[in-house]
Amino acid sequence: MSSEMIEFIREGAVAKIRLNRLKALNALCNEMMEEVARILQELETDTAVGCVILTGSDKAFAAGADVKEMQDNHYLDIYKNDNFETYHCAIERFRKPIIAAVSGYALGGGCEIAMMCDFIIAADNAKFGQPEITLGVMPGMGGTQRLTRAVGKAKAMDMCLTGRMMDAREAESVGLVSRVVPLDDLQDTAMEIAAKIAAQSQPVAMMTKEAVNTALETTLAQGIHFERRLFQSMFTTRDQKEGMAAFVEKRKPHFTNR
Ligand code: DAK
Repeated sequence: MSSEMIEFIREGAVAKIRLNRLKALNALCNEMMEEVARILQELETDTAVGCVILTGSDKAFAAGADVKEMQDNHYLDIYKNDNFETYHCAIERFRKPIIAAVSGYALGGGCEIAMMCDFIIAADNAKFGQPEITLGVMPGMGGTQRLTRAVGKAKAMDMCLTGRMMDAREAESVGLVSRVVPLDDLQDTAMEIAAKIAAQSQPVAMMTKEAVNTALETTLAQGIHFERRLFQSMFTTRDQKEGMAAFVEKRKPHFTNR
């Protein structure tokens, strides 16, 4: 599934999508994001894949939407084609676990697609930012909303109104990223984490992701009700029987995703 702009790697039950427009610092042009959306659509139904990693190069995860491609657009162009909804948001709609492994710049749309993933692992050289205001616009793919939920109003306002970058340590301290590792360890660490997730029951991992995401959309009472119903439903699965039997028998579980 690799192409000129995307490197696709499969390792066991993990699929890795690497943005590969190095000269443009992985600026998110339509062609590349169309490709990402197509791959994710295929992975959604590929039962052999349990977790996906989205990553970029050492220097840039992605430096934002492609400003050169976008600069002459008019309102009706972007309103009518709505490519951002169609392609970029394929990441937020993806139902299996997806991890962003970020090194270098994650700016504008780059920061936004990292935040669409389930969590972010950052290399120690990572830099996050929403610099759109310096281009005369504002974030348009969830930056003002997801960043605020992730880091709170004060930091989000600071980032979106000044366009400044946040380094990996600051991003970890405010909860934007789950872990920071040395650049040289980023890909191996991401693969290790993804393999661990992919070894769990796939439907259980998908429902767990759905439940955590629901926490951001509902009241506490509604969220807890939803969680309880999902938890109860898991007792219809073979994987629940296998997981608990394996614990009692002191062996590793072998989940069959049923
Ligand atoms: N777009 C296009 N090209 C880019 C780019 C970008 N975002 N970022 C970098 N490049 C290109 C540069 O133009 C340069 O190309 P050449 O000049 O060599 O042809 C090459 O990548 C290397 O960049 P630099 O020479 O600038 O490299 P430096 O190391 O000096 O600087 C930098 C790295 C990341 C600090 C700098 O490149 C930079 O500031 N880049 C722009 C960052 C930025 O402003 N990002 C936000 C983009 S706006 C929408 C929803 C959302 C969005 C749009 C629409 N709708 C719902 C419709 C999102 C908007 C954005 O993301």
